[in-house]
Amino acid sequence: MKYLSTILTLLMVSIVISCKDAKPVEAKKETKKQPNIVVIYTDDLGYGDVSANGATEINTPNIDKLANGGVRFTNGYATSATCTPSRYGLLTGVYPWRNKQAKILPGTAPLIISTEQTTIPKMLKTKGYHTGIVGKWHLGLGSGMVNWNERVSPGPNEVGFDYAYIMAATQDRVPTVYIENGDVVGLDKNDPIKIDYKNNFEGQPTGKDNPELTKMKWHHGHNSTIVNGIPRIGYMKGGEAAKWTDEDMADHFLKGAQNYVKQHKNEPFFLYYAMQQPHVPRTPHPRFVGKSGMGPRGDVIVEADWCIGEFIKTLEEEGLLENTLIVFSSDNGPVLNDGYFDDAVEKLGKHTPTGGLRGGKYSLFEAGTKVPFITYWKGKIQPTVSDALVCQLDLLSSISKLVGSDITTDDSQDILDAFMGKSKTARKDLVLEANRKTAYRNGDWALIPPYKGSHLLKEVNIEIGNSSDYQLYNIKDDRSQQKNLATSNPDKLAEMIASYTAIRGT
Ligand code: NG6
Ligand code: CA
Repeated sequence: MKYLSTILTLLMVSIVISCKDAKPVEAKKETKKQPNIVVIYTDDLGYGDVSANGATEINTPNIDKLANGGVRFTNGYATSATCTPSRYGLLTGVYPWRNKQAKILPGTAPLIISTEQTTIPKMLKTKGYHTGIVGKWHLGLGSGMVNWNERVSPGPNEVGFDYAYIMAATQDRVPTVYIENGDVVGLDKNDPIKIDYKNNFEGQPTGKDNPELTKMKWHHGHNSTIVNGIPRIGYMKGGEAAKWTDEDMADHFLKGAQNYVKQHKNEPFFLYYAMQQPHVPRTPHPRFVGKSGMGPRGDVIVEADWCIGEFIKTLEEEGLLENTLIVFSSDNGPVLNDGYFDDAVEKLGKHTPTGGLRGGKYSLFEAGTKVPFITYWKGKIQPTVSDALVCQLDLLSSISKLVGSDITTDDSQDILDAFMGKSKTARKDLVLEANRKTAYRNGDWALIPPYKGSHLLKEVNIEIGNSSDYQLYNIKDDRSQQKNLATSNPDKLAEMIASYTAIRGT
C-alpha cells in the first residue's frame, strides 16, 4: 500500500513535470529523429574482394545488397595502407601522417588519440548520441605500460565512446583477450596477465621453439607466444580464463554489435563495428570452413559477409533500417601471405583481391588505400555508382553536417552530398600514407614521390611503391598504374608536386 502511494505520487509528479516542460519534451522528440550512424569496417579487405566490385570467384551477397542499394564508390580511400593510421584518420578526421605515432602499434602501445582531440563519437555526443565500438581497436591503450589487471585507460571510453567492447590491437598480437569498457573480460585476478613485446617469460613455449604445439604455422613474424595453437606477435603469460577463442570471434563481435543496437534503439546511436576479417590469423568458424573453396582467407570473407547480413537483419527487425546511415569500408588493401601458412596464395585460383589495382596492403600504389566504400540508407540514398574522390577522413565533417553540428577539422571535408549520392564530385585531392611515406591523388592523377627502400616487400610479395624516380599515373586511363608518365608529362608532374607539397610540406 505504501509502495502504491509512492508510485502514484511519482506518477503525478512526472505528469506535472512533463506538462510544465512541454517544450523540452518536443525538443527531445526532435533529437530522436536524428539518424543512427553505423560504420562497418573490415580489416584488410581488398577492393576486389567484394562481388559488387566485380569479384567473380567469391560471393558477398550481403555487402552487395548495401552496394547495390546505396552508393558504391569506385574512388573511395582509407587514409593509409595499414590499420592504425587508417583508424586514426577515420575517427579523428586528421591525416595520420601528421601524428608520428600513427603506425602499426604493438599491443602495449599507449593511446595515440589525445583525449582533447575531436573524434566522430565525441562530436556526435554533443548532439545527444550514444556511441559504441565493438571490435578491433588498435589505436593504443593507456598512457605508458599498461597493467592489464586493472582498468585499462585511457582508451576508447576516454576519446568519445560510451560503450567499448574491443580487442586491444590485432588478432595476431597479444593480449588475446576482450576488453569491455577498460576491463579484461573474464579475468581471474589470481592468474594475472603479463605482456612483453621484447622478452619472453620464463618457461613459456613459443612458435619459434615449439612448432609442435602449433596448429597454424608461422611464415614470417608471428613466432612468439602460442595461444590456441596459433603463434602470435608478442609474449603473454597468464590470463588463461580470459583468452578468446579465435574461431568464434566473428560470432562474438556480431552478438556485441547486435546487442548494442537492441539496447540503444530508442536513442540516436553511433556504432563503429570494427570486424577482424580477413586479417591474419584467418580462423573461420567451422560453419564457414571450406565455404569459399579458397582456403581460410576466402572463408573468413564469406563469414564476414554473413555477419553483415545478420547485423542488417537486426537493424531491420528493430525497425531501424530507414533511420540508419550505414557506411561500409575497409582499413587498407588486401594481402595474401601476411605471416602464416594458410593457403591464401595457394588456393587463390582466379580471384584478384586487388580488383586489378597495383600493390596491396602496405603499398603507396592504389591497392594499398583504394578500398571497398559504400554508403547505404534505406529510402534516403538512391542506388548509384560514384566515381567521386572520397576518403574515410571525410566522415567526421560530413556526419557532423548531417546531424547539424558545426564541428569539423581542417583535413576532413564536408562531402555529405557525395556520401548521400546527391553529388558525383567530392574532394579535389588527397594525401595517402603507407609506412610513414606519402603519395598524392588529384583528379585523375596519382603521384608517388621518390623513396629509398626496396620496391617489393618480399615477405608479402607486394610492390610497395618505392622508386628512385617520381611516379605519375593517370589512373583513369591506366587504372593499374602501369605507365609512369613523369618524364613524358613534366608540366603535370610539376603541378602535382606543387599541390602535394602545399598540403604535405617539404
Ligand atoms: C605486421 C605483421 C602483419 C600484420 C600487420 C598489421 C609481421 C611480420 N607482420 O607487422 O602480420 O599484423 O603488422 O596489420 O609481424 S594491420 O592491418 O593491423 O595494420
Ligand atoms: Ca588492416
